Amino acid sequence: MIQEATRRSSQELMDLEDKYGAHNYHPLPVVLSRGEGVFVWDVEGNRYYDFLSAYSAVNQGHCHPRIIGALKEQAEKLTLTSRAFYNDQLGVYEKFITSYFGYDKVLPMNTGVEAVETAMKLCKKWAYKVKGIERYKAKIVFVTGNFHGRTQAVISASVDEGATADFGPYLPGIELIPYNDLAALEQALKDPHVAGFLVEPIQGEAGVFVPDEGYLKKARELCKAANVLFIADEVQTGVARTGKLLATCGNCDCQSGCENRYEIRPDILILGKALSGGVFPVSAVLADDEIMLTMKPGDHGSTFGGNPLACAVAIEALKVIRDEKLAENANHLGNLFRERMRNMIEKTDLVTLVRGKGLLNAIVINDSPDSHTAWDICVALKENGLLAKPTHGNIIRFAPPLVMTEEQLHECCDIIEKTILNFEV
Ligand code: IF1
Repeated sequence: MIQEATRRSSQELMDLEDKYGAHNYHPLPVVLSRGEGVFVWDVEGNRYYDFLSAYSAVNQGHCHPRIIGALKEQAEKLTLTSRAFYNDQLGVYEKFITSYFGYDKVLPMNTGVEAVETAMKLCKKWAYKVKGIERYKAKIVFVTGNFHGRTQAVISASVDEGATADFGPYLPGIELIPYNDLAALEQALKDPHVAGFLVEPIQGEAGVFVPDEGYLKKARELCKAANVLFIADEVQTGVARTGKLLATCGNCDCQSGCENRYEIRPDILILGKALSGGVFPVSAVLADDEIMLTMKPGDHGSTFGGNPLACAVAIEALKVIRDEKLAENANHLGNLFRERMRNMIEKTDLVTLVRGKGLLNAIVINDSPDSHTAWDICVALKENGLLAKPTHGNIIRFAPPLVMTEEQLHECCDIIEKTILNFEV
């Protein structure tokens, strides 16, 4: 099959997707066939800097040799047993990841949204069994502008027309408040039926919105005072992307769970994407015993959750983050990137601002969100050897793999600046 694909051009391969695939995406017109580190190549052999990182799933870079090695070694031994039986990788992985992030236990899942759904179920179970909320009256508070995935329960918390239209009826028991608004949270927490507050530390899809300094810490304190679980969706912001191991980490730069970060330590931590370095769907829900032990045998699970292949890959992917100090690198390069973008913004009216943390950043294009200017700029960036994609309307997200060097980052900023300064709306 791989041989057959190499005989076809980009256009032929795009035509195949158009004819035989569901039209649930609108990809940039580029067909990728190889990835290595910060680079990807299309089927014609053109090389690009990847400034999306598969939405922060390849933080360790494409096809990291150590992660691929772990994948290959385990794939030749045992890939899947289901949880009907034990396997020799899961317990080792569970000990590793709970120590790495500083929690008592982990519930292993596959995709990010499965982990979010798991966290929602765990929160409700805790509400009925521990907090003592009347059965089936538990509520979970979300914030507007959120993105937590595409399942029915999760889109029931979304206000994005594109993610919700025509998919009703929606799940009840969901309260929505504005993001970055502590007064609204304080008010919502007065409802005795509220069991959890589920939030992205930085809103990725909404356009890389970084909350005010102190928002997360105060939100965590308000939840604690109201005996409500603070649930952090770090599927996109976690695993070193924002310049620390987790966006909810405190001001320490350690590579694993430690006392420093307890100031905004979530009651339930949700991870995905880069947990596997982008080579396999691996997600995880971490919590301490009081919460996690409310789940009993048969309450929840999945065919692939905790499979030996995922465990072997995730251990190596997390070791790479620590060994290569990728959080520090993301922090350093992120500061450089935003400085370069601010200097560029001085020279053009086309871009109004840059925002972000670590290597999760975005620029806002000075045009209507309904315009296709951001899209056209991304097409021009592609022609200049850099791949990025707009999030909503006029916002372009920039999120390269965390293994980028300073020299490569400056080369990418040169490409972005050249493209922007020469772009004609
Ligand atoms: C798509 C967005 C990003 C996530 C957070 C949970 C999930 C995601 C914070 C679910 C997934 C992906 C989904 C993918 C594109 C991408 C995305 F643009 F959709 F919103 F990154 F911002 N929590 N985000 O960002 O994880 O089930 O996908 O593994 O749906 O097109 P998943």
